[in-house]
Amino acid sequence: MYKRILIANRGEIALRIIRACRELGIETVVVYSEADRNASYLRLADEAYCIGPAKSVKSYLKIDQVISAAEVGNVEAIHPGYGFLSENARFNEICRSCKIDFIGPTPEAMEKLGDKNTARMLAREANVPVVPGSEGLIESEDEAVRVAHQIGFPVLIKATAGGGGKGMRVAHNDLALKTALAQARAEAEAAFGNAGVYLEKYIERPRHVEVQILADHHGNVVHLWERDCSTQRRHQKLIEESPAPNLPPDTRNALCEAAVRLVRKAGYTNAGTVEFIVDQDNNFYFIEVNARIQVEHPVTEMVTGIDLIKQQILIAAGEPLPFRQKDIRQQGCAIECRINAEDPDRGFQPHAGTIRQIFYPGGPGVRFDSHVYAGYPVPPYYDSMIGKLIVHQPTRAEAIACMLRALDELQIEGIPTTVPFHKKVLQHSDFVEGWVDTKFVERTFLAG
Ligand code: MV4
Repeated sequence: MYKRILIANRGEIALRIIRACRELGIETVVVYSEADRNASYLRLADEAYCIGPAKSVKSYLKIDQVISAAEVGNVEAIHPGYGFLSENARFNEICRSCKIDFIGPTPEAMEKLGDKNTARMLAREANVPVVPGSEGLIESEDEAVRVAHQIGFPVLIKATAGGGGKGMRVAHNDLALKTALAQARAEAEAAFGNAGVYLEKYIERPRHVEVQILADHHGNVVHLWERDCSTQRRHQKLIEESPAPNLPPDTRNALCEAAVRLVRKAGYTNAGTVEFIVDQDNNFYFIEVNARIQVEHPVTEMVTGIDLIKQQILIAAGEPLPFRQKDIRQQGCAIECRINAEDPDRGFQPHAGTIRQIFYPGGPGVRFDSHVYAGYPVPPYYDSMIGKLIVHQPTRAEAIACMLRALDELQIEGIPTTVPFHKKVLQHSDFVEGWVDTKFVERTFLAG
């Protein structure tokens, strides 16, 4: 087992990883930017190194600086968290060449799945359903039109280097398709240095359902069931839950088994998420793989009782998974609300400023993953998420009631937050009944 690891991240996930390490008896080295020099979790780490100025590109994204801290700190492994360098295959490879374990998949698996078109082809080979569309990358305007006529409009153009909704365009007819194709290519080239695009049938009102998997270095692959993340706005998730409401048991099982097949085919190891969209008739289609631990991992931890961060570390250290598929239960219902320093009444505009006062929620079935405290200055340089409120209860109705109670308890003064917005969503009949798709928030709360 490792004696000492470095955490290449900040905020709540840095704290979450420190907590796992302390319970495993592993020492921690944490890196921080000048903006985070007073962060509370730095005190919980064994060592902390400043790696540069506030801006991420000058600190948390500086590969050299992170590697130097790892060398000086004498660590055996690096946990990248989410965001920042977590899905950077080059960083992953540099870790390997420096003989430092990257706590995540190999650079090869990361690269293969990071390209959406290769991931999609791999899914096909693994007998995992993909949205009807082009065979591979689109080579010409003629080919795009041909494919569109075959599958029928509307179609969606996707950048192979994209992901998380970046570089997507819908087209409803031939002319619009030709224009959109050129635009999508130019955009993808500018944003990712890769103009590759492919075509899919556009699925209206899909649900976003993703499957958590764990794969060790001994050939064991298991899934930890699914999460529904349909409650989102502009590809920013707001609420996640497990199990996915109104998903038939057969669909749930087929989806989870498909995720395992893909992960095996890709030779993927460590923790990962296989993302699907589910249409109105419960048909599901593979979308992409997230090769990292995700923000919403706690809902899976609550329903399965498995600590995903500890498992990531144990897997990277070469340990075999301590459980089999049949031992992994999905018990009760867990819901997570992302608490962001944003003003929901002003288009969710991020709001830096100091938290004057905060009262933490608690009681049965309540978990609050956050690094903030009274007097904490929310920096303007990073993601606006300041915490995650998670509840776990026997039923979904009880989980909603518990979340509303916990949101009432959570008092944050000094900055606007997404708390009042969450209360509205949780009381909406469509949400209560579990009929949420990826357009729900916009349609219901932000129209006009
Ligand atoms: C789609 C789609 C409809 N049809 N693909 C957006 C992010 C990326 N992960 C995949 N996305 C979508 N792909 C087809 N063929 C709709 C979306 C989509 C979406 C998916 C998941 C979560 C939120 C979303 C919001 C808008 C669109």
